Amino acid sequence: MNEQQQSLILESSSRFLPPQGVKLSYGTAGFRADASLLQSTVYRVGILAALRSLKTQSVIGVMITASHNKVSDNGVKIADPNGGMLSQHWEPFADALANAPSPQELIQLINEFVKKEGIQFDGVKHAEILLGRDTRPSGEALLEAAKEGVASIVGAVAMDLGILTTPQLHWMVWARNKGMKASEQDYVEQLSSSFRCLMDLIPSQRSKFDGTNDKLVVDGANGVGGLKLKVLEKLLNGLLIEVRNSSEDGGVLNEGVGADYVQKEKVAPHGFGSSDAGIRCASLDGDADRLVYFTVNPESSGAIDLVDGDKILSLFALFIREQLSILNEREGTKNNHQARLGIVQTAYANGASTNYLKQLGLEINLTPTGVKYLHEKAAEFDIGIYFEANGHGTILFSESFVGWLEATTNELSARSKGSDAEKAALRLLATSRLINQAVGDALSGVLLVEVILQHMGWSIHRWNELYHDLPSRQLKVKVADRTAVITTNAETVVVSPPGLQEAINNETGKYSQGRCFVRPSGTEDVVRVYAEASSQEAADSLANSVAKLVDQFLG
Ligand code: 16G
Ligand code: MG
Repeated sequence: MNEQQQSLILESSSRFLPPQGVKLSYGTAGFRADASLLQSTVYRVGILAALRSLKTQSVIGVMITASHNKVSDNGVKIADPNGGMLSQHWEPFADALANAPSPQELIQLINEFVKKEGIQFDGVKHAEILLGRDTRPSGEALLEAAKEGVASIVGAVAMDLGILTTPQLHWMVWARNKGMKASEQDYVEQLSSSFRCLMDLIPSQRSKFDGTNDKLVVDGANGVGGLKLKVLEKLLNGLLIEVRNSSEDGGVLNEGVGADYVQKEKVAPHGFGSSDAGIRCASLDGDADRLVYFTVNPESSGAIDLVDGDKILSLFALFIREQLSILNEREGTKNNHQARLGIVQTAYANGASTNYLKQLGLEINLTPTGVKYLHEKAAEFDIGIYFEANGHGTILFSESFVGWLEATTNELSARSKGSDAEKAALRLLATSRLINQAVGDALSGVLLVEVILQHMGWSIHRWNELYHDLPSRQLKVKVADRTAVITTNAETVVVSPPGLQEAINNETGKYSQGRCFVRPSGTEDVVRVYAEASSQEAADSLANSVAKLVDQFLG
């Protein structure tokens, strides 16, 4: 770093001193904390993003959000050149940068890191950063801090894109680096046109569902998702969406609303009641990267039938598998190719979903919790579908497979226009454009679920009957140091503290169909317990006993 660069960082970083006595960590999905603590962190993430852009010579994204956390929290995370999460290799640097106590130590850290990574500040290479934020009131000031961080690196330019969903920002980074048009308008056009294309390809003999089911009601978590869904909805022919709990409705973000609340508590969000019984409902989280469906139970107030991420995954898998098998039956096309379809879940998916997918003959892969792990695994397939039960997920299509699909579609259109095989290929292509290729996206997820239900001629009840969830219970245990729990095998086995896994096995063995795992949370200071068994009472009891074990071993 030359003198000018050093003094630029020194000057601006002295206006963003880190709070005393707080240690921040990049975590599963970026830095998160009470918003009042984050000015310096976000400023420094601005610097980090500029360095990442210089290093990769690509556009990088910075998203300011704390997702489903409470409104007074905020957070910041980086979107890498492929639109995915920051390379794990850079996470330790992110931690060190956020926690450097003084401007001098910050400069020293950056100096060492840029030397190690061979990053050059020659004024010729430029860096470009896209900045977005969710609807949190603290977002505007934090975005200004990120801008200052970017501006403190010579040759780096920040583009403020204002209020976006997290997946929109990731998509824009992905699209920009592919040389595609990448504005919010382009996102909206790509999603709506591929949705309409899929609607046009619905087989005519499939029956539409009845009137009461035609409307979809979406809970927007009082956040950004509802706002953006309203924009999209205008361009969707044949789909009626009513948005409730949108940010402009005045409710508190994530309070008694949103996908996290609905999935964990298994109750209807605020604004939904018995008059909605039987209607197809969906819930987004605060930054619209999670999606779950539900119906309100007419008999008991607030109770719902939850259709979670595992079931969305199953619906997507069925649809993709159907199109692939139609394509495989075609005759006489060149370049025959059996697509490799891979399913990716975590061990914390409901066991009934895994059994169901296995029964379909699909290849199931387990990874640790966190989008970055699932995404990485799914990218190994021609088509990789990943979901967490909490509603995070998407379908990835490899570039080579999309190229093959395009060639095959052209060939089929020329030779057998209107054939089933051509339609199946067109459906897969449209799906690859509709479903976000950068990260799980509740808005593109909703559109794909909706069009698949229409394609199948299914109500939400029919979909929910694909399999029945095994009774399960999730608990969290407060411990002094959650990092004392170390797991392996996709978080299914505890290796430390010694003896804990044997004790869990011993307990689990007492229950019919018992499964139980523990793992340290990536976002909270707790250890999570997940238990399944043949009845709800048994699952509760297994979870409670294992929570006690965790307490004993770590207390
Ligand atoms: C974050 C992750 C999510 C994961 C959750 C687990 C991303 C974008 N988000 O929200 O995938 O399910 O953390 O949190 O990676 P936990 O470890 O506290 O249960
Ligand atoms: Mg989220």
